[in-house]
Amino acid sequence: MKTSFFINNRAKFAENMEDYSLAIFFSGRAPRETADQYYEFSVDRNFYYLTGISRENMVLLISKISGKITETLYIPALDEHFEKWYGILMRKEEAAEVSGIKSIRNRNDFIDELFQGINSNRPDNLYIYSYLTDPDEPSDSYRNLANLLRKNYPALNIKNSLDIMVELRSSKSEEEVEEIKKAITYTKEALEFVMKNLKPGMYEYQVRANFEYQLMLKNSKPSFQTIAASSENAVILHYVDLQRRMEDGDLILLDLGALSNNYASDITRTYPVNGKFTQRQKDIYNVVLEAQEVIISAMHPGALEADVNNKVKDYFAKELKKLKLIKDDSEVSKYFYHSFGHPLGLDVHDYRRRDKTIQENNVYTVEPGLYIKEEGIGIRIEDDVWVKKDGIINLSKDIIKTVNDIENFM
Ligand SMILES: [Mn+2]
Repeated sequence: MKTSFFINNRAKFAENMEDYSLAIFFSGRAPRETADQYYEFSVDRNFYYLTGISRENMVLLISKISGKITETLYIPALDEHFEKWYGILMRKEEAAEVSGIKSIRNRNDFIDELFQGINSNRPDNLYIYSYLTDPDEPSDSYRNLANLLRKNYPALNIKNSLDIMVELRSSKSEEEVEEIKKAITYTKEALEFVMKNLKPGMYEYQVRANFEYQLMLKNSKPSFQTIAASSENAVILHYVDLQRRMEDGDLILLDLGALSNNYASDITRTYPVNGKFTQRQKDIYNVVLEAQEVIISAMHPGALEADVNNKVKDYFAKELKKLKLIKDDSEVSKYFYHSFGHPLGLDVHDYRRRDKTIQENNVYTVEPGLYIKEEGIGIRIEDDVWVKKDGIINLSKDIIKTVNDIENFM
């Protein structure tokens, strides 16, 4: 993505900061997995959004003092030993070029320089970032920093940058949507490989392997843990066990996605393992497929998420009665027990706005599903859509999903 995008994001963030404030963003570090191994590093998405850099152990400091904005990026100092073992560290010149930030400093000097800055500029506020409020959540860099500052500067207000980030990140630019589209194309091509190779007798984990192998060939990777849920496993929304051997006549629900420059796709398709739906599977499948249209026609800038949910619930209630699965509308939650979708972007479950409305330029998933455990049927169909003033653009419409198209392809 272009440097101008990240420069502009910082400018918009600074515009929304109160005067006499500092804001801090950490790029994060990979958590430890075992004694001497770490999980694969995944950059903090706010840090990426504001810098364009996906590297560990960096800090962005934005200061707004008497209306004057200053940006400083702290990056790890050069380290010969580290580079012999793990790889080449980012140079100051490169960090400046990618981010457009002129002042690049050593990571080790961050705390000292932060304290000096507070002492000389006497800001009122310091913005950290906090999303989850689970008291059992392990402490992170933000909490540690907030605690340190509270101890040293008890009168400094600690503020949350979350609301500014929600506002900025939920409205997607053309450039961001291009990345999501690329992530959708990787998903489409990998799904086609999966369909061609799907057959009874395979294990669910082998379906995952086929999907992720295709992403890796494109230098992409999954945007979340691949869900490959056959038969009644598909009634578990986030099923990741993947141990079942699939049989003739099963359906398999695949909820998966890819990354492109940290932007995610999130797609679900449900296929007959042997390439042909039974009549019953077809009937239920078409009800779910039609539910996507019900959702899309209820979505528009300003719409309340709750209203969209109610419309699809009403639709399902009507259809489930026709299918003789329920007698009363109140029973719909036995077979449909999640919401119509969620915002999508740098996070797979991207920020929901605090007012729970859908706004222009938001990207959402549209993912109705019906889960009929007693029949071993779980069907979800999920597309990614972009909300525009004059209508909804389905970004993943090219990933085939009608009964005929699926059967013909397989
Ligand atoms: Mn989803």
